[in-house]
Amino acid sequence: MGDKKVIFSGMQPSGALTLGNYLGALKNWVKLQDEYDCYYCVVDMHAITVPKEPKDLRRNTLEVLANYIASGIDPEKSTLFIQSHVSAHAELGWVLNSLSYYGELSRMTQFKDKSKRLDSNSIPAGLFVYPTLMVADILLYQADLVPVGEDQRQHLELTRDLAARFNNRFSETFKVPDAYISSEGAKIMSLQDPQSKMSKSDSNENAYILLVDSHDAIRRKFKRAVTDSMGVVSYNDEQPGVKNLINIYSKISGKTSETIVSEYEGKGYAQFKDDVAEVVFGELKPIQEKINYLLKNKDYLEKIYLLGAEKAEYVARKTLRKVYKKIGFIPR
Ligand code: ATP
Ligand code: LTN
Repeated sequence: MGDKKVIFSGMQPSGALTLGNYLGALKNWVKLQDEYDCYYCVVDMHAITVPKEPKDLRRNTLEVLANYIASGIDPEKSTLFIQSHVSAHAELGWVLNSLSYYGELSRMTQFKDKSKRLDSNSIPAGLFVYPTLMVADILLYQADLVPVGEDQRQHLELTRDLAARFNNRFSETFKVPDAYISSEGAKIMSLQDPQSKMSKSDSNENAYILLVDSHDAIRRKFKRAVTDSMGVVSYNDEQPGVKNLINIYSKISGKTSETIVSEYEGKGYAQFKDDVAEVVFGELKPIQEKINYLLKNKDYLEKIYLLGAEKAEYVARKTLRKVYKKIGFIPR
């Protein structure tokens, strides 16, 4: 704490976490813990912007927390908490709803993608204002950096715009944060449609690898991964399926794409896919063991999120008090 720069990030408990979440975000979060004052949140309020069974939400929320810890987020170093436990998120979100414009929110590609999948008469308003709640998450902690996958870049731009807009209108209040997007593996694609990102809410379970998938499921899903008819392991945009598999292999093994391509010269896709599956399972196996252990120890998880909420609340309230004062709310 103290002089360290602040990091904030979060994931939705909209399902079990995928290899995309892990390689695109979580693995980077772990590396940042020593150098920064990190806040890692399970954003349950974001998860209800599309219809969700209460019992699934409850289960997923604890699972995501367990996934964070099992992947290497250390509760002694980082503040781990659940978004709905700190009411300042909803409160600042409301203020920001009044500061943001219908037009700019309409341009958010995540909103366009997700609303397209729903019946046009029943698109929740929460899905539309999803980004302002995300902006609130980040600004409450005066975050310097926000480590996310490539798909969140536009939301980070909005965060910067709204922070600057508030500061201009009411005087300097918020730190204007930077996105922190690592280049390789910034976007892991669906195994069934390499043009769209791997997403935990995909209706086709062959499209994603879950951190908790069994060895067999991982082998099977990679075997079925959509590639092309060229039959050559090569790294280019004409072969997006193969490129995605190389990215996954590379992110985990640390080998460059050139090395991987040369290793598979003259070999077909079958061998390559099997090897990718093994590398992935090798990475996930110890994480799975920890997840299982943690989910059997709910008391421990409870201790972590209660303490985290307390620490987060303190910082968030401080920012919210300033905001309320500046916009003209009468202090109680
Ligand atoms: P959903 O499918 O429910 O919309 P999601 O899996 O896309 O969710 P979030 O929980 O919204 O993920 O995002 C958590 C983090 O994981 C974000 O930083 C996001 O950028 C990152 N992320 C998600 N999917 C991928 C992916 N396929 N590749 C890289 N990063 C990803
Ligand atoms: N919107 C993000 C999840 C998210 C988040 C945040 C990420 C909610 N609040 C704050 C970083 C910082 C997503 O859909 N991936």
